[in-house]
Amino acid sequence: MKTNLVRAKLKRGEFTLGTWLTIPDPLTARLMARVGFDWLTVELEHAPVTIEVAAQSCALIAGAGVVPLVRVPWNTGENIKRVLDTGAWGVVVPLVNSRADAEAAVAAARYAPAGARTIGGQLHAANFDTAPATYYERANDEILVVVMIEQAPAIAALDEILSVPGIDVAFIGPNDLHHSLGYRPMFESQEPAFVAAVRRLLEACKRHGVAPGIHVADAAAAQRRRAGGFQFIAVASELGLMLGKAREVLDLMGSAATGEVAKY
Ligand code: 3PY
Ligand code: MG
Repeated sequence: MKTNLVRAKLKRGEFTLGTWLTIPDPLTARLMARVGFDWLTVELEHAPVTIEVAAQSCALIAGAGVVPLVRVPWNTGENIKRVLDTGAWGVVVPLVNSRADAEAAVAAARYAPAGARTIGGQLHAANFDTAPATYYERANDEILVVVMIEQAPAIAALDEILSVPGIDVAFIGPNDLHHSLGYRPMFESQEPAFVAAVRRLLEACKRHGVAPGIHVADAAAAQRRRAGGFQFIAVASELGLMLGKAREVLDLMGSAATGEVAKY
């Protein structure tokens, strides 16, 4: 069975970089898997991506030697089971605000005795290049569980959330977090409540042996956050990177449209 190198690196305290895949087309996944990211997250929360596209994308990403993750639309057993059974090597779970939310995410993602995931599916074992029996035996050691910390109640409950066994990464969604703290949605700011929340997450991750993660807008921000101790960094999305490059070209040619086209 293949090893989830992203999980292994994070456990060793190392850094990993990825991006979001929001375009509902496995061909994009195939090409994005060739540029050098450690992991790619297929986005089912806010993008029009279907479970079929996610399954095909995960197969192509894993086949290229990159770690396929899926962000589920909501923290439910149904969502988490379906994306893991169709071959994701890990889940990104939005809006984990309490210990109960964290326990539910882990229960759905891990087989007994660590959780309550049920048995079934064909593609999970194929994407790990192994037989189903081996997958069932070893999946708990390979599946990455990323919980999103992106609302004020999650910051207040960091110790209760991160002490739940089976969580690998605590990942800040800065747009929702700003929104929840009463600011406009954005990736970065010096707003005191946001800065304090980021610091509290980094400290809590250290206390509980969980890797800290955050979504950033660009490479400069990724470098800054890496230097600040973040290990699991998502930079924009494939769509954001594409639009950013297009704008750069048009800026140079003096004909860029004004205004933001997409946040990420
Ligand atoms: C947010 O910024 O709210 C996110 O969910 C980013 O992934
Ligand atoms: Mg969010």
